[in-house]
Amino acid sequence: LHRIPHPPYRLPLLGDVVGASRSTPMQDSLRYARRLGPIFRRRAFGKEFVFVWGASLAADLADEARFAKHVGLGVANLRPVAGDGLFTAYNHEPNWQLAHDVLAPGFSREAMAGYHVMMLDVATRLTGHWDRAEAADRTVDVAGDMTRLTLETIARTGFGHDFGSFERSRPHPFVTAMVGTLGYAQRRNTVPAPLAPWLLRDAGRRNAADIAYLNRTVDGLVRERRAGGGDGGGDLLDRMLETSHPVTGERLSPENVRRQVITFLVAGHETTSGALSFALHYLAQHPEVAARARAEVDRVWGGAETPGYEQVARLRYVRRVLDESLRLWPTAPGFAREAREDTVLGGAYPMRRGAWALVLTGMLHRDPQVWGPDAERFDPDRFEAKAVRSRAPHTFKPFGTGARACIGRQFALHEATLVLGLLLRRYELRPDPGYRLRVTERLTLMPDGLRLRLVRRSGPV
Ligand code: MNH
Repeated sequence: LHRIPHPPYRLPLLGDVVGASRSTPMQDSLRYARRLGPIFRRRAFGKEFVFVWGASLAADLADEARFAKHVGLGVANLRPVAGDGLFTAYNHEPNWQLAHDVLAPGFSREAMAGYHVMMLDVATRLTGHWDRAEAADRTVDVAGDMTRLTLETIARTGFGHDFGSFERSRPHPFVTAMVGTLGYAQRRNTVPAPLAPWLLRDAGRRNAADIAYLNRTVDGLVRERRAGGGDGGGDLLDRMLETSHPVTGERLSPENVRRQVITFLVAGHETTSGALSFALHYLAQHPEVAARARAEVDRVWGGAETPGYEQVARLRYVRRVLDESLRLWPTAPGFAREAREDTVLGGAYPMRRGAWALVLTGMLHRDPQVWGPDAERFDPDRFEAKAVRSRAPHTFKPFGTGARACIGRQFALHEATLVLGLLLRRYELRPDPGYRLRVTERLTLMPDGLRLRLVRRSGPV
């Protein structure tokens, strides 16, 4: 540990909290990272945390033979909400493998093609909403509307449920409760665990109420499905309720189904909403990029009123815009890795079995040795096929790594590319001239206060 640099001023009990902010721990760590280098540690309340962002060290942590996902920090703080659901399960919990095997076919190519029409349908509700704003010359609340869109998409495709987000002027209470629990999980990291019951007493009560609300919503959804004869056409909820493991024949328990539904409703929309919002911000800020992307949409989709499944995958440049946005602002800003056995990280830092480090994805994605001296610049051409081939592996990790990487990656990419295509085809995006990107953190990242003005394009669609 002594080989790993740390900030210069350390307080006896509090550790490295000087200059640290409670509401932006990730952006804070990025500042430390720039000062302290590719691996560093911070101490808080007597515990030492190791952060890694240098590309070669991060690539070493991606070695599945020696390292695995670590459920710690923010992820562990979500256990009261998501229990042994896929995202928060410990590697050794049998429900991880069971749920993974049962649910993975829900993310196959065929399954995705099946969701396409529902995704289009939800996107049409967004454009209806935006058309009305445009006609009234009102700006739109980008993050709010992307959250409406992605919540409806996962609820419809996964669970046959309609939250009516576009018919509400305020976020659905499910979203408010979710934001509450995510924020609470993040704040738990900023106070010493033994003091949390006192320091976060009121917040803890609110959190308990939020969790109760999430549970009630989910239980209602499951009841609805069971009462309706249980046919969701093979969607995620059907799989959770009806499908048994192909080899062992086991099924998910009712308690585990509840955990999985919450997991998918939350993991399935919050990060995609952020990714779409950042992409729209960059498209509005870079009219030349938007023009190129729009030209691609016009060329690939032609006069088709609605694009087919295959026509979304063919939007290569739009996809690069999305990748480049996720490079600069990976909306799940980090992931933790632990040593399976005693080992030496990067040939230099001994780690005991169970020791862990947090990969700072946002800094890994800015490592000048990989991305060059202009790593801060938004440039989708970094994801041209040739450039991607010439880059070292494990340098772009917005979806995590290994067996516990994101199961919803293709789902998110299809949804986001489809929506960006539809929006580019329909509107010109005008930024608010005074807007400077601010990023809010609640475990995930989201642009704060981003509003855009829309101008309908003339043309057939
Ligand atoms: Mn997703 C795991 C990022 C969209 C469901 N997701 C992860 C991890 C990252 C991640 C990073 C790994 C975390 C870790 O190692 O601790 N996910 C994203 C991003 C987007 C995203 C950046 C959108 C953009 N995720 C989605 C969508 C769904 C989903 C959409 C569901 C429909 N993600 C999951 C689940 C896991 C996960 C479930 C846990 C998988 C596992 O551990 O087996």
